[in-house]
Amino acid sequence: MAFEMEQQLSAPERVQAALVAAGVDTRIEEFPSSTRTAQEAAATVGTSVAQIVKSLVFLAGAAPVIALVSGINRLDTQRLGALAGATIGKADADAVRQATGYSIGGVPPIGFPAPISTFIDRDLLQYDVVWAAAGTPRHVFPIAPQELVRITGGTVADLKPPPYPPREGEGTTSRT
Ligand code: 5CA
Repeated sequence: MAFEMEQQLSAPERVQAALVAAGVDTRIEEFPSSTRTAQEAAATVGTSVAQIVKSLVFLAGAAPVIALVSGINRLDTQRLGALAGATIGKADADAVRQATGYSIGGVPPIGFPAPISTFIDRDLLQYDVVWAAAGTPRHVFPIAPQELVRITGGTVADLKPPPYPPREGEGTTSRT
């Protein structure tokens, strides 16, 4: 889609266009009440907080990175830094908007002006469906977590602070 045309689309329309372009079979839902935080989104949608995808933007050196994190998990920024191979700094509201094209509370996992390096909380993969923001604090969409991995090209990883539970097929020895 031409850049000029994208400029005329609303935030949810830009997310919708990105979802369609990525071949995702889903529908953005608009709610009358807030989906600004994971807790509010879960209550509004009627799902668990764990199934809400937080889109957390940071700066790895000068480059933006996005961590897609289960609503119940805290992000381990040191871990994100190790994965990104750079020192992690906070992105303020302006930096979030500049990198993603969206404001905090509505940052989606796709639909950015330029690709953003993405890391995905492994804990999201245990659910059939998770819900992510779609451009505003009142728009979200459901998606299978495997689809989220596919369309973002993101790296699945443990993003919460350790300890991590043993993964299927692995022993009980701790991973370092
Ligand atoms: N719509 C919901 C769920 S889909 C949502 O966007 N949740 S969120 O967690 O991805 O977005 C809110 C997050 O933005 C907060 O968890 C917090 O990490 C971040 N945030 C909130 N205020 C600021 C701020 N002033 N500067 C930088 N980041 C902020």
